[in-house]
Amino acid sequence: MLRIAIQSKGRLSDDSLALLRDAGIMVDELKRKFLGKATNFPLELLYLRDDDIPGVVADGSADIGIVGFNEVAESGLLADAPAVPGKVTLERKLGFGKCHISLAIPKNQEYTDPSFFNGKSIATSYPYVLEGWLKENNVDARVRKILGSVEIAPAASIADAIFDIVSSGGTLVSNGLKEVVKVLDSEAVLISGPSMDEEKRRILSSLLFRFDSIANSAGKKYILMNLPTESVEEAVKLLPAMRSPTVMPLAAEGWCSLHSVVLEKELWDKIEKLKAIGAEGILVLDLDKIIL
Ligand code: PRT
Ligand code: ZN
Repeated sequence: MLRIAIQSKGRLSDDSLALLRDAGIMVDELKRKFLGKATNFPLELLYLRDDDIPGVVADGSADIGIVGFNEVAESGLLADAPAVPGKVTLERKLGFGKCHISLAIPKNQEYTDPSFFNGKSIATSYPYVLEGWLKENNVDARVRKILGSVEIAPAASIADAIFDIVSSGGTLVSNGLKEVVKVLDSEAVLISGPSMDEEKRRILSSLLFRFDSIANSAGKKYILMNLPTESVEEAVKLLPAMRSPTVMPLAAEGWCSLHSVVLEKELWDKIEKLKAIGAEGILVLDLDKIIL
């Protein structure tokens, strides 16, 4: 049995459960109690506040966790090698919950370079990450830890600037602030702890295999079409697919059916080129998983 910690209520909760569901793991979502269990996979779910997740994974109370990279960075518990006692390892970036932590100042002030912050006070819920940036940039500023509503600090004369999560930037604008330095990019990540036995490692690798199959299908479409046999060579050059496209003869003489995978961003360009070499009846389908 492997134990995963996920956020109980918040921005990452639904996407974390959706990822497990996509990976074929059935969880009773209506029962988001402290500890839950998957019905068809050896996984126990621990529902926690996001701030607590890196710590419980590091001390082995949970084996793995899904949490924002910002929280992992702030915990100071990230190791660059696996199985460091009391530390966590980054297993995968998960592609949702994207944001960054940035320095922001009142919009009417002019920002020059990091020395702007010398002698200033900065409000934040991420003092550890901020201290790291200040040190790296040789800046002597006062860090004021605030747990919520950081964005009101300058207007309320609590601090001169803020260091906070930015996603669309709307919160900064509505508080008369502007982003001046993006310090850390973040997204939801899967972390693992140091003390997993062989059975847990085996369950984790089966989970990672499923997550990777989902990630492999992101941004890709399945495409199939009828094509004059004489155009197959040209079409194969256009659609390299994973190994090479599948080509099957049709009952009609001189025609075949061609199946392939194409990047979504290249889809319309490829369709135009395929039509130009005689492709007909082109179908484009969503892809769920790609097992390499
Ligand atoms: O209760 P718990 O402690 O578990 O949750 P929480 O309130 O601490 O965190 P929550 O649920 O708000 O966010 C969880 C995680 O989502 C964060 O740790 C980030 O990794 C990620 N995330 C992604 C965000 C945002 N986008 C985000 N926009 N977390 C917070 N925000 C807030 C931000 O603090 C600011 O107030 O949204 C505001 C800015 O948004 P924009 O779009 O106006 O720029
Ligand atoms: Zn939190």
